Amino acid sequence: MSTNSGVAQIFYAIADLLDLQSERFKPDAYRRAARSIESLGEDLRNVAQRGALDEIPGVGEALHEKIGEYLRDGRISYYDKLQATFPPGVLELMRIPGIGPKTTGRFYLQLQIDSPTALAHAIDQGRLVGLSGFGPRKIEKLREALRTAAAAPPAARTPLLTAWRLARSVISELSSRTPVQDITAAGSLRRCRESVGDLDILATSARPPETIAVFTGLAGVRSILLQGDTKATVIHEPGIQIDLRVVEPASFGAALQYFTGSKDHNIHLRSLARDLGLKINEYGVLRGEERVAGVTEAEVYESLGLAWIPPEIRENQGEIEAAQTGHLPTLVSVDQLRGELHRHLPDAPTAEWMAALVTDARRRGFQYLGLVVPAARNGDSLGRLVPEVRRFWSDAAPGALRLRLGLEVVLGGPTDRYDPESLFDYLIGVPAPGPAAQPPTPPATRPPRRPAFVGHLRLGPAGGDAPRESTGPWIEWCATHGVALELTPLGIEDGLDAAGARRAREAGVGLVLSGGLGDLSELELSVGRARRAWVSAEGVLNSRADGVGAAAPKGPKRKRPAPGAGN
Ligand code: DGT
Ligand code: CA
Ligand code: CA
Repeated sequence: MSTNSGVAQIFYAIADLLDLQSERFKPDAYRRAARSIESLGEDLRNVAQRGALDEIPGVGEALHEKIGEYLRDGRISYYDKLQATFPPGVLELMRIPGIGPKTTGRFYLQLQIDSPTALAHAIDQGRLVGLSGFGPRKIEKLREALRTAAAAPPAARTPLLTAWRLARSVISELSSRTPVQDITAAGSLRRCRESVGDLDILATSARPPETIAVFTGLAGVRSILLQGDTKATVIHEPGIQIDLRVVEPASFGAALQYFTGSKDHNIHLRSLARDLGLKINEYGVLRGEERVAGVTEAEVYESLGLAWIPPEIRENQGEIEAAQTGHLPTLVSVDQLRGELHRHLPDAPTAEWMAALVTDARRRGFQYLGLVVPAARNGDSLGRLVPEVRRFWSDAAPGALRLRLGLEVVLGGPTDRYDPESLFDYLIGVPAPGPAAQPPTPPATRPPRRPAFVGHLRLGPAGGDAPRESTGPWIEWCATHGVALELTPLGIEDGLDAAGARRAREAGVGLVLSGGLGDLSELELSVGRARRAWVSAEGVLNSRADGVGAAAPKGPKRKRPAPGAGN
């Protein structure tokens, strides 16, 4: 889910809750704002960076602040508070198509009906008969809506970054509030898939029921689908299912292996185990009654005669054969990164902003940090901005950390947007807006300088579920011109999926791994996504000491730039 649709969904939900409380004007104000945010052609983060939130129609000061809170914290506390005033079942009831907030409010206040199940009972017991506006046909329709909702398909998949942030906050709450020992995300999130169906969290705990109870009581839990002593399933805001399993330490490795999947990888492992006279399940690897492995994942793989396989490549796409023959690739890791190259400069950078970033980057042992002027700002008074940024930089005591300045240029856009005064260390090419944008044809490679890499290779602002259809031509263009491609933590909203990244690697195109808009820890996800494409450090520009230095990047199988291709 993009930022815009995230905020819009919460505003719609606030409107519904206000309807439940019989508020008169506020619900419409929230819906109006949600609609204009949805139809905005630009990411809210950019709008906020430009300081232009108040230009969005229907967004007054109060809502402006709530958007700011969402961008900062990923949540809106007013929404959390409103939600807490109703039992979770009431919120569920309100979401059933055809029932809506007003009717739900009446059911709850007049008949104490507080969940879909309670409504079904009330209908069966005839308690709705005589309620004004509820004739026999209307009641039959309600019964039908309840049946359909119970059989409804599961919610849509969640983009990787959203799922990761949620998992991180749930894990940190459980770690600080309950006696957990090990706790980690498994499933598709651990494999760094572009999108995640549900979150699978595994833990060991000194007191499992306590850990489960804290989990089902988390503030963002919308409803509880299942609660036992060692296992629970909830729906968490904004509509993501989370499974938590508390397992025995003796089984933690086996459970982690099993619930990380993928299913196809596990099926293949099971058949290997069978051939060895072993049985593998979520509790361990067994020979007859004897448990031969289970505490760690490494021993599970070892018991099958395999080297430990990195989770990101467990897709049954040759990794098991590679582990059998000792040909697993050495995948890029977070500690191999020497810097980040795509950190947007805010609208008005401050000394505090710069100092926090420098501290974060130095703590990571980075050698350089690339601060970037986004395409939307290009054309501003860069001549003033650049010296100011350099001044803040030296004030932030960067030590050995070097500043690199990047400029985003729209590929094929007007040439006056390219860096004529050579104020910048490197250029980042971004496709023109629109999902059908193609790489520039030869005449448009007129810019005086070639971009170091292509970024923001994603679908238009509406997001969408598929990577850019025309990734192929971009990979080819990058291979031909010696330009790298960027991978971000966004997952499915990024434009380049694992298959695309794998094709890029095979074509000798270097990758740049960028962070999200949060702190630098989000780089972990870009690294995971590169690992998923079997990429090792040599294929990553920002694992090199020079990053995007003056020299053109040298990929392992890079073609020479075509003659006359610029630069
Ligand atoms: P998702 O949630 O759709 O993004 O994908 P996963 O891979 O997280 O799938 P999920 O949540 O259904 O199950 C988590 C892992 O548990 C899965 O990757 C492998 C394991 N698993 C689940 N069901 C089965 C099954 O029926 N057979 C086997 N072998 N493994 C399973
Ligand atoms: Ca899952
Ligand atoms: Ca699951």
